[in-house]
Amino acid sequence: MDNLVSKGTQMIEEARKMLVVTGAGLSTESGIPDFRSPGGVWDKYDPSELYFDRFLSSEKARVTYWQMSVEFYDTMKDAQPNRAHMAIKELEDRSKLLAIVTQNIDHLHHKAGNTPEKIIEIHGTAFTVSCLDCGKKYERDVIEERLKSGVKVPYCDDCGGILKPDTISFGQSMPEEKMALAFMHASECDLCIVMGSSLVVYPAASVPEEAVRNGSKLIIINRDTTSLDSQADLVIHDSVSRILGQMVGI
Ligand code: CNA
Repeated sequence: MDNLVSKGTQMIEEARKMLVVTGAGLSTESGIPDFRSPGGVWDKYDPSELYFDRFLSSEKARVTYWQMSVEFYDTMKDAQPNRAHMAIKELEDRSKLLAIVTQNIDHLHHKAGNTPEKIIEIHGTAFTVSCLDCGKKYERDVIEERLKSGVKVPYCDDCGGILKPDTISFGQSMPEEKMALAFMHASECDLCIVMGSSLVVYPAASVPEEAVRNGSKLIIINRDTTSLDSQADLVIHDSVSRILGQMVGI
């Protein structure tokens, strides 16, 4: 293991333009469960209940969605960045970081102190809510108070439209500008590090694929195997906070 970590340290030292791609596994050590590990969110909720078209068409689906959302937000609102988030902040401090492409909606890269412009939240954020009709934006905590006071499905104050957290659901279109930015960085990075992602969700998983296609080196740090392991220059199946912390030396 020490050899693998040293190899990673060397690759990071040689890199000039790094792209970090993060998934839910980065935040499990901050107390936020991932989706696919045992005990994760998909053990409790049926993903097919949470598709975007069902959310739009069925009040019952919206009740289930907000139930899940309240439970999930409770785990993330006060969560704090762990050693892996801080190691990524250190990479920015060393002027090595092009950008972070994150599938996480938990704001922990912001809390770790990375520059907001460098954080590309391709699946959105759980910390704001928008009206799907008029676009009015709300802080999540404002909506949270309503939900905690017994409202099962909140609606827009201005137009009565359907409110939804600013996260991307299955079947909802991806944010085009953010994806374009992610692919632009993937085409110019010299080292891409994937951390804590099963890489089964597309198009997120195509970002490191694009990096490799454009000649970048690839490191994967994830507890379980991923479909891109065979294309990586270095793969470590272990705790991301421990391994990245050691690699970066914090
Ligand atoms: P995932 O599919 O749940 O995969 C997570 C991966 O992380 C798994 O392969 C685990 O083996 C691995 N893992 C878990 N803990 C650790 C650890 N401590 N060290 C190393 N590896 C670990 O999650 P993805 O992000 O790949 O899936 C994409 C979904 C999940 C996105 O839509 C996210 O928005 C969504 N999600 C986000 C959060 C969050 O914001 N924290 C939490 C749960 C799910």
